[in-house]
Amino acid sequence: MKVTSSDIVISAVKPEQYPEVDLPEIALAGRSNVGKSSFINKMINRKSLARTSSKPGKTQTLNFYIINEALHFVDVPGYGYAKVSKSERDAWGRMIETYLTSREQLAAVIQLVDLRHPPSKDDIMMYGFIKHYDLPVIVVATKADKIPKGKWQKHLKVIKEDLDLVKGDPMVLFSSETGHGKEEAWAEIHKAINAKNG
Ligand SMILES: Nc1nc2c(ncn2[C@@H]2O[C@H](COP(=O)(O)OP(=O)(O)OP(=O)(O)O)[C@@H](O)[C@H]2O)c(=O)[nH]1
Ligand SMILES: [Mg+2]
Repeated sequence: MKVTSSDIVISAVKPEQYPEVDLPEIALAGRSNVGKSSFINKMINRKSLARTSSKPGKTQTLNFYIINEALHFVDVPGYGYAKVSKSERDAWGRMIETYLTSREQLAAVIQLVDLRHPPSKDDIMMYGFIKHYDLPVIVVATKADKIPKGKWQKHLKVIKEDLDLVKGDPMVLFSSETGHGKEEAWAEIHKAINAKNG
């Protein structure tokens, strides 16, 4: 996919702030620091349109990015970040839940997991939540550059088993460092958008 334009549209915390245009949306979900913002940047060939950080908890709002005037990526704050109070965590939960369960434009959730580690309890819960609401999902196992190639399949298998990945749900091996998996991820995104448009 050739990306010719990309821009931030809005940082939103409530539905009144979501963009009104009827473009398909791809939301990024995953543990804090897993690489959601880096994924967006790599997919659109921008170094830092989506703000990244080596410290977890960088993304705090729903950040809508418009790509080629044709779709939105929605960067979602990460979960599993220890340094937040219960009330902050609850507010986070409500914000994400509201977005994921009510947004008509949502074409797919990309759930990012870290290829290096078995999925966390939160990862497993998130996947369960996505399946419960019957949302189309693309699992992306990122940071592949940190694992030797010979071990990729073994790690993918653990993720697949621990998530109890439903047959037919795509899983893409990815690296924001090398760009590995980029075209495959775009292909899955297009499939999801086409499926939504019927
Ligand atoms: N080696 C390597 N590092 C990565 C990759 N993806 C992300 N990182 C690094 O991981 C750290 C976190 O990346 P972010 O993209 O900010 O993570 P995030 O999921 O958006 O984090 P929050 O906004 O806190 O939820 C940064 O230091 C990135 O450079 C990858 O594929 N390979
Ligand atoms: Mg982020």
